[in-house]
Amino acid sequence: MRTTKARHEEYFSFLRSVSLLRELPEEKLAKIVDCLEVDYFEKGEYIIREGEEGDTFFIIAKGEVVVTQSTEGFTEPREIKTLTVGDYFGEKALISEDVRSANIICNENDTQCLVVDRDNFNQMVGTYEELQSYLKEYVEELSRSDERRNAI
Ligand code: WNU
Repeated sequence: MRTTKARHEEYFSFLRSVSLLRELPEEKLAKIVDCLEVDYFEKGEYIIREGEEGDTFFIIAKGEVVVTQSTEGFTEPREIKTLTVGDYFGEKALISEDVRSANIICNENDTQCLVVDRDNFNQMVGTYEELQSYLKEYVEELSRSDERRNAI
């Protein structure tokens, strides 16, 4: 049996390896681990759909996802990038207070994501100014690339 403590330690050290969270104080990181949920996905499953409302932030713990987006002049959503272990997504809807701006589709069976809800995300980011400004800038950059791509 895997104990709660072992689980905690496993996710703690994993989150420490996520570049975004590297500088977070220990007690903050531990708190995030306490309120994490783990979600499992199979290849082809939509984790996030464009246009839907969303209240969650995801960190990939295992597997791979594809980011796609509807753009002018294309009948199907275009593939923008793939994300893998240690990458994260879903911050834009939370930061911009907007609907989801792209699709996130599972690209590998048994993909595992750590899920942080809005309240915990705000606690994680809100009280840590560097993280907040880093993400804000990144989200603005995403909006600019959406425009260049003629996202709908
Ligand atoms: C992109 N345009 C848009 C990605 C993940 C994290 C960071 C890039 Cl810091 P959401 C859909 C999610 C969105 C982003 C992710 O898709 N995304 C993009 C783009 O070019 N979204 N609009 N590239 S991967 C990525 C930077 O996380 O958040 O809540 O849901 O809108």
